Amino acid sequence: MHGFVDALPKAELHIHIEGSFEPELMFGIARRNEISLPYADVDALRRAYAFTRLQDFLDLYYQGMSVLHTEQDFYDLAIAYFEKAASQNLRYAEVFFDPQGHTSRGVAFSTVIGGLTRAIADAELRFDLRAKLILCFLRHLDEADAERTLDEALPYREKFVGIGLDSSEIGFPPSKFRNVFRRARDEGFKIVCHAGEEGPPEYVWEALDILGADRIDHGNSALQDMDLVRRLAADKMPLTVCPLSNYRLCGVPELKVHPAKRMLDLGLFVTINSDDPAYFGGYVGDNFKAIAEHLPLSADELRMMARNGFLAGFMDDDDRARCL
Ligand code: ES4
Ligand code: ZN
Repeated sequence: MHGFVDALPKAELHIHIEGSFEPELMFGIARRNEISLPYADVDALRRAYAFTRLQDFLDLYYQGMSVLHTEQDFYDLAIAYFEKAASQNLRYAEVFFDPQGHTSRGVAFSTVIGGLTRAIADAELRFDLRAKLILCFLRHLDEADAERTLDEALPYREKFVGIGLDSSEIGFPPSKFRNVFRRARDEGFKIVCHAGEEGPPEYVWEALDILGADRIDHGNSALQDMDLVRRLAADKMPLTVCPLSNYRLCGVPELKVHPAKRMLDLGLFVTINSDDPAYFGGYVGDNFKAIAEHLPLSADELRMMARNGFLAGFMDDDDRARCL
């Protein structure tokens, strides 16, 4: 099975670049920037990665990214992700980044996007891996902050393909961001939205009907609402499912009961992704292996989910053919 998964060409559409920050690199960059982390060493930091819900993780995620300051820091972060993911046969990635996590600390938007786009160009040459960026708004901040972030990003509009919504979900429904997403859509961006990770099916409905989402990130709670399941299936709406993330954030008690197989059986468009691979214990290939091991999935189903990642990517058919 491991050989079979390794050999599958993969795409991933749900990876937060700040969530690929491995502790070794984090300590290295912290030292270079003369910042001290509140952990004795890499092992102590890894031991802190014991989460019971999304917010436990987010607290460490924002702390970790706070050592990133220079264009080179963002380059080093992203090229390390591309190298590791390419070693698991990743051919295509749509990579989320959280500019507000950086601009709020005084790091310029141009520094962030400069380092990330330089890493994307090098990844294509070095690893034959193509990637695009998706800018995410932090939903625990207000809509005005997202509006300012979109204003700041528009001069760099050629450098990203979509706009997403992430961070703490419960209490921050998609509808809170209806105006900024209308503007993003009118500007021609694809729209994605974290919904139904911890939040209720109503948030998935809002992502579809109010934000006009082209994909749903996670979508797990949709299974509680059969009208929503029928809608998602009828629209062939891609779901970017993240098995190890769901397990490590206690969305599922064990991988044996992960909903990926049930989603397929219900006719949903499932893709498999790593979310925050440095924090959740695995890159995209590891996520495929985890579900292949714990769920009754056929080779055809694994192949289909890998192929779905390419089909649901925001690229034209020529691009798609080059990746596959
Ligand atoms: C995230 Cl797992 C998850 N959920 C919501 N927002 C996020 N940002 C980074 N990882
Ligand atoms: Zn995510």
